[in-house]
Amino acid sequence: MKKTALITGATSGIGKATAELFAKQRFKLVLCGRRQERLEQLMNELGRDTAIHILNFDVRDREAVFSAIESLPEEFSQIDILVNNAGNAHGLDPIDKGNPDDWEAMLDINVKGLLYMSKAIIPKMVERKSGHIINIGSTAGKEVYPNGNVYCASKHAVDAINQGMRIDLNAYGIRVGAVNPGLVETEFSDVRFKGDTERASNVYKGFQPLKPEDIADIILFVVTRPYHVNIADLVVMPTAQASSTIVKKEL
Ligand code: NDP
Ligand code: 8X3
Repeated sequence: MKKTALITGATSGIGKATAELFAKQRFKLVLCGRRQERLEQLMNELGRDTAIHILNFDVRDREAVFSAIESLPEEFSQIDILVNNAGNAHGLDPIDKGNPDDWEAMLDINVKGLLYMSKAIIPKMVERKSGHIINIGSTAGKEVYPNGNVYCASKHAVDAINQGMRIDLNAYGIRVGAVNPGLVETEFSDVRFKGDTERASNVYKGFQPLKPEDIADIILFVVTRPYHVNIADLVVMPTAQASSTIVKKEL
């Protein structure tokens, strides 16, 4: 029987590319996000290949997370694979100039949202003694770069939570691992720079960034390993990138 995967942040970027690739593999899919129109579009398009259920909620809203998961119809209620992907950077400012609203958004979405999702889904994995959680971290969770402060902190938290989950769920045979990308061209920089599309597109100029499909490929590889193989922590960057601050650009 094909597995059921729940993907947060499925309306854009890495989450959307993963949903598209998983649909081709005929995984049953629970797709989450806040933009209803995009969720419905995904349901219409990917529904040709597989069974899709969409859930519209904000991962920051703890009650909404739990009621969304409780509302899953029987045929989607056994989540085999959780892709904790929803998240963004908000702002790129030195710590003394940072906006506390941005800090709260990043900590509430990237860290607390990921925890709420996990808390809502893990108990049934524990009962079944099986499941796979993929946490989308970042190179920003492995090193800190100028003005990245709180976003980097949120992704360092994802790194720690990924390790903690793997330790605590070890007894139940649940696989836990992180995929940590470098620069991927998605809506990420549009969100970070609050719709300043010129500033956003400059981030990816002069080199070949990763595409969301590159990360989707890796996530599919991770989830299709034999059950005794757990890819615990994977870092992937564009060839042009050596670290958060070293990117070979030809402008
Ligand atoms: P996008 O902006 O393209 O996608 C972000 C997704 O997260 C959207 O589907 C959005 O859906 C969802 N999301 C954001 N906030 C919330 C919220 N409060 N509640 C529910 N869903 C939310 O960016 P990416 O695809 O690049 O980002 C996906 C993940 O990858 C993030 O965790 C990001 O930190 C990480 N990452 C990205 C990298 C990059 O360079 N792009 C590199 C390393 C990691 P909606 O708005 O519909 O709710
Ligand atoms: C996204 C990659 O370098 O913009 O997590 O922080 S970076």
